[in-house]
Amino acid sequence: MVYPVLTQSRFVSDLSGIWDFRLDNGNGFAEKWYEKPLADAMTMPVPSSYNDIKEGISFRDHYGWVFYQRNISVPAYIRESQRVVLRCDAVTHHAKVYLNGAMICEHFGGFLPFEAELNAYLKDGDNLLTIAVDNVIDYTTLPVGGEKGMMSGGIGGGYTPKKKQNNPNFDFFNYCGITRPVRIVTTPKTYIDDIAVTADVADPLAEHVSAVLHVAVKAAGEHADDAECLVEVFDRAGNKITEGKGRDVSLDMHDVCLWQPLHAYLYQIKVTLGEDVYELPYGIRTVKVEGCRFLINGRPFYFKGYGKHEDTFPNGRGLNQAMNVKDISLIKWQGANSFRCSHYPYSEEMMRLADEEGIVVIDETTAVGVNFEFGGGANFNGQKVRTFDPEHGVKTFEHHKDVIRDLIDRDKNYACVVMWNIANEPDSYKEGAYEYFAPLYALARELDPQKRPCTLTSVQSAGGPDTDVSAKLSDVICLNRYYGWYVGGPDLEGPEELLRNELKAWEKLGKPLMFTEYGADTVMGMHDTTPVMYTEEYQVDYYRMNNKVFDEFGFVVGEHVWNFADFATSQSLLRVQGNKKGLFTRDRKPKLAAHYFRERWHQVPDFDYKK
Ligand code: BDP
Repeated sequence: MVYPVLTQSRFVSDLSGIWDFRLDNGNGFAEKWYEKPLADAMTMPVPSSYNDIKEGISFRDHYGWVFYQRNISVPAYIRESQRVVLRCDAVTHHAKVYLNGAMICEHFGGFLPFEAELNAYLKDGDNLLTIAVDNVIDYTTLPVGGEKGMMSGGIGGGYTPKKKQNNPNFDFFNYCGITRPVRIVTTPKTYIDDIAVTADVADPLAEHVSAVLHVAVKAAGEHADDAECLVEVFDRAGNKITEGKGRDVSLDMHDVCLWQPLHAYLYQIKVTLGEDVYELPYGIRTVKVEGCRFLINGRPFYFKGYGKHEDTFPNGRGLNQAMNVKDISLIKWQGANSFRCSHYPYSEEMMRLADEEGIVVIDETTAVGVNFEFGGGANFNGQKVRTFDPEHGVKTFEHHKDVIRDLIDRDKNYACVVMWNIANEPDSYKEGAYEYFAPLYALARELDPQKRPCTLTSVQSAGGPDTDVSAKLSDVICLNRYYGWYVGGPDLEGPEELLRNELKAWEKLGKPLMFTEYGADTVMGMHDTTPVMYTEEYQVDYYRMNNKVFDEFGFVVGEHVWNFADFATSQSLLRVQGNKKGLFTRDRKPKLAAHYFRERWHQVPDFDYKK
C-alpha cells in the first residue's frame, strides 16, 4: 500500500473536517444507525481522538462503540473511469465501515492504514459514509487490555467497578476514534499497488559513493500483467539522474548523496505504470550492526533522543501536524538525533517529516502489554496467569504477525527507520517467550527488503542476558531501565552500582546496547535545594548518574530518555494527571533536565562517540 499523494494520475480528497458523531448506547447495531443519518448527532472533528473533545467522563472513559458519519459524493465521470478508494490511516482500535448501509470493510488494529474500493457501492449524489469504531482492548488485541487496571488496584484491590471499562495493560491513555486522516483516493483502473526500494551501496565512506538502486513495482487491477512500467530517479533539484524500464529495475547511481542523520537528502523516484504515476521520496543510506557498533553509512552512530508519544491536548492521539513540526524543532534545539515510535506506529506524516528532516527513528509495533507478570499487569490483584499460557494467556500471536506485516509494508521505504521494535516490555523472560518471539523476529527479517536490525525493548524485570530472550533474538539490546526511580529511588548511589553491574553482564554478549527508556517523574515548577523525587533537580541528578555510567561502556550506543514530553495516562495512584517523565511538559515547555540534555547532547557527537 502506498501513501496517498496527488500525482498527474491520482486525485486525493481529504475528508478531514467536522463529522456527525454519537456514542453507542448499546443499541447502535441493533437499530442499524449506519443505515440513516444519526439521530441526535453531535459534532466531532476528524482526525482526532474523541475522548477530550467533549466534556464529561462518558466521553473520556467511554467503553465500546461510537459512530462517525458524513456524506460523500464522487462525480460519475470519475467513478466510471477511475478506481475510487477510501483510505483510513488509523481508526482506533476496530473499525466497521459502511457505505449507504452496506458494510464495505472491517479492520482490526488502531494504528495502521486500510483501504476499501468504493466503486461498487457509490451512487449518484450523496452517499452516507458511517465508520463505527470500537475501543475495547483485551487479551486478543494489541495493545493488550486486562481484566483489572494496571496500576489502579489500590489498597486491598478487591474493588470491581460497576460499569464496564477498559483496563489498559500499558501506561498511556487509551485514546480512540478516527485519529488520522480519512481520504478518497482515485487511481487508474490498472494501478501501482506497491513499490519497494533498496540500495546496494558499494562503500558509504568513499569520496564518490556509488550504488545500485533496486525498485520493485507491484501492479494491480484490470490489465496489470500488460502495463508497461518506467522508473525514473530525480535529484533534489529535479534533474533526472537515471531511468529504467520494467517492474524490477536495477539502476546504477554515481556520486550518490547519502541520507545522513540531520542532513537528509531525498531522491524522487517516479514510477509510471500504464496510465498511473506515483512519486516516492527516497533516501539512500546503509544500516548495519557490526560487533558492538551500530553503523549508519559505515560510521558508528550514537542515538541521542527519546521515547515519544502521539499525545497532545485536546487531539489526544489525533494527528497534530503543527506539534509534529514543533517537536522536531525541539529535537534539533536539544542536539538530539533520534526518537522511538513508542508504543505504536506513528502517522505517516510524521515518518515523512522525519525522513525529510534527517531524524533517525526506531519503528515500533502496537505490541505493548504482552506481559502479565510485570507489575501484576493485566491481572493486578487478580489471578496470576502466565503470559503465554496456551489456554488463559494472551491470544495476540496471529494479530501480532499481521501488525508486523502491515507495519513493514507501510514503512519499509523510509530512510529514517533504522530498526524494528517487535514489542515493548513484553514478558521476554518466562516460559513460552522464545517460542512466541522467535517466529516474529523471523517474520520481520524475512519481510523487510532492507533487512534492518530487529529488537525488543526489554523490561527491567526481564533480568539480564541469562533470562531475557532478547539476548538471543535482538540485534541490538534495548533496555528500559529505571535505576534511581522505580528501582532504589530516591537513592542514586545504590542504583548506580546496580546499573553498572547489569551493564557488565550484558557487555559479555558482544552486541551493541542502548537505553530505550530511563526517566523520573517530575512536576514542572517543583524545586528543592536537596533534590527529592518529583522535583526538577532530582530529574537532573537522576539523568546525570545514569549518563555517567553509560559513558563508561563502549558498547552502549545510545540513550533515549523516557519521555520527550509529559503525556496522558489512565488515572492511578502513581500518575498525577498523567505521566510526568517528560523533559518537556505536555505543552512543550522545557524542564531543567531539558536544558541539562541540551548541554550534554551538543557535546556528544552523532558519530564516533564510542570507539
Ligand atoms: C515503562 C513503559 C512506559 C511507561 C514507563 C513509566 O514502557 O510505557 O510509561 O515505564 O513507567 O514500563 O513511566
